Amino acid sequence: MARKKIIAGNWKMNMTPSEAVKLVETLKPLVKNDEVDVVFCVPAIDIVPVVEAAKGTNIQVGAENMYFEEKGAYTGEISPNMLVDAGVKYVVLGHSERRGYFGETDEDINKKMHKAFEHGLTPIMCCGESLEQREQGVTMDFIRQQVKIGFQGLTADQAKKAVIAYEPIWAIGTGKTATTEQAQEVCGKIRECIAEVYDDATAAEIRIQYGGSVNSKTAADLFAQADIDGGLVGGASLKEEFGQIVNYK
Ligand code: G2H
Repeated sequence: MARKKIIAGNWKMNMTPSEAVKLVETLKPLVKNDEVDVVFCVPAIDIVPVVEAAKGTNIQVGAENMYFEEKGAYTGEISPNMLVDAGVKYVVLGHSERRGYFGETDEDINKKMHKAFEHGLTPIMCCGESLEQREQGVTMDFIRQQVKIGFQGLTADQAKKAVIAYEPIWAIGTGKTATTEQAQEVCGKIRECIAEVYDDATAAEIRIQYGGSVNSKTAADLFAQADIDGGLVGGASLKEEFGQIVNYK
């Protein structure tokens, strides 16, 4: 069975609620494409207005993070229930900015993965190496660890539904996209890692995105690769260009 592509915008800390609604209105007609799952991952405060503005369109809404507890004294955090009740379908977990600036560990991300599935949310789990790690030749050692710990304890049925975003840290927001070959090589090896941990059927079903300075010029080549099932797009998801990325063919 062919895997459906998934192209997700990651707005990061951009767009006030009123700007967010305007952006959805602008992008609505541009991101129509039934062959692709189109997801807008938006800041927590934008979720409710974006869900409302996206009603009746093919746009699905995602969060950029969530906490792994159900409720309680966790000032500033967002629970899985809050996301589900607001109409969220996807949640980005373990983005390198969360790992780097906010100290998220693979173990935290694993707890969040479990919670996401418990609540019917689809996690988009990010992984990726730094430039130093690439130069030291430990890219796959590092990514395998992120994937194995992130997925620990999840069943094959859950793993099949998850999305992994491979985002080399050196390519994030820098304008340096990994070459198509570099991106395919790592995404292929991530799929092999899933086959080792689970089985071939799970590896064949899980969707693996590439992320890191994806734009309308690089999308078609990247998404044509055997193991790249779409993209997690930062900067370019805030512009009309996102429409071209979604309609990359
Ligand atoms: C990588 C990506 C989206 P950008 O973080 O997650 O951002 O496309 O701006 O590099």
